[in-house]
Amino acid sequence: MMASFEPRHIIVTGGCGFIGSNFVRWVVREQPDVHVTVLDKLTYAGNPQNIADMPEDRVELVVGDICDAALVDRLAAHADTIVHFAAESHNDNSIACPGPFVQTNVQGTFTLLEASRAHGLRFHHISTDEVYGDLALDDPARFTEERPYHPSSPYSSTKAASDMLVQAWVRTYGIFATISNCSNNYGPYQHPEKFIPRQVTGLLRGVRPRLYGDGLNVRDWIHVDDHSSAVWAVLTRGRIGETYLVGANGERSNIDLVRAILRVFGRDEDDFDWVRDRPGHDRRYAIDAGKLRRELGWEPRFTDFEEGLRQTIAWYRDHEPWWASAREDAEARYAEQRR
Ligand code: NAD
Ligand code: TDX
Repeated sequence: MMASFEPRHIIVTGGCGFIGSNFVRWVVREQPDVHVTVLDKLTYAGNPQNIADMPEDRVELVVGDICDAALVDRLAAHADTIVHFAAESHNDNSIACPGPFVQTNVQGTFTLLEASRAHGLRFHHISTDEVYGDLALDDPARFTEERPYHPSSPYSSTKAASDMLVQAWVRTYGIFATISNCSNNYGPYQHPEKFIPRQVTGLLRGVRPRLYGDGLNVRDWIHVDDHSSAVWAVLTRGRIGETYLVGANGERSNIDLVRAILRVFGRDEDDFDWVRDRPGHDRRYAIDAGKLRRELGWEPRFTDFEEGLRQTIAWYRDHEPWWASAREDAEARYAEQRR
């Protein structure tokens, strides 16, 4: 077993978003000696309520932009680690308006890398399986770390660019960085623009689910807490300069998933609408997480997807004030895209 790294003071970028806030909650619960500074711009996707109940002596929130080099440098002087979640994260938005994706995902990652270099920080970069493009439905292959990058959307191409900046900063400047590329996350605090929360909050409002294209596109689902434990494994025990794919064998077609959601609501399985497809819509993602499992001994805990889905639906049922206005705004954006 390799020597392990013990973070003491982590800057979590994007810690008021879906995965970042779940990671902060996970760290506070599982790692009692770690202090967290959240750096978040509070875009439409960031909500300070997501971490408002965290203990003040463990978690502080700095509202600011990861592209602000002076601010990032000031924070980096008092930390030993950056875990970088902040991004523009939604494919449909990236198609409608790509500019903020280039700015935050590429320029923002550059800014954080420069601060990590200047202060000798450990840097962990959160990325996506979408950098590999897509697989055919009948392809027996799954993504591995060796697969060439082939991103399809403005979102995934900016994530691919940011991964490559990290790789170059490791090789050229010798910074202490790792990358993880994860499949589709689900769980509490996910923005109602995304697939599962959109359909669930819609059903809670009496609106039928909306399926893009033929509904046969496949996504590989993982519970957000399993993503957090994988990030922790890579951060503390991963090899510097390496990429680790994160996934939990959760492949499902969108139509099967919509039907599973409808079943939980006791509704007819065909109670959904077809809508206009997403341009460039990736067909299938599938992750082989063998390297993470073999090298770092990581295992997912949420192996019963139906149960994880029921818990997630219950969370949205119980948190209507959390999602109500975000859902309205997201639906206004979808109406412009006729989706
Ligand atoms: P999200 O959209 O829910 O949250 C993003 C957060 O980043 C928000 O709190 C937002 O305010 C903040 N942010 C955006 N621009 C910023 C800026 N310029 N400066 C500071 N903060 C800024 O996203 P998410 O779904 O939680 O995704 C988090 C990360 O995980 C992203 O890097 C994404 O690419 C990656 N990822 C997501 C998934 C998924 O299924 N959601 C899967 C794999 C990887
Ligand atoms: O209303 C919908 N109907 C529908 O059929 C929505 C919102 C989506 N879809 C489809 C598109 C995708 O095939 O469902 C699938 C999932 O869509 P999203 O939730 O938008 O996720 P995806 O595009 O797969 O990207 C997600 O996973 C990878 C995250 O948003 C990314 O940040 C992450 O990198």
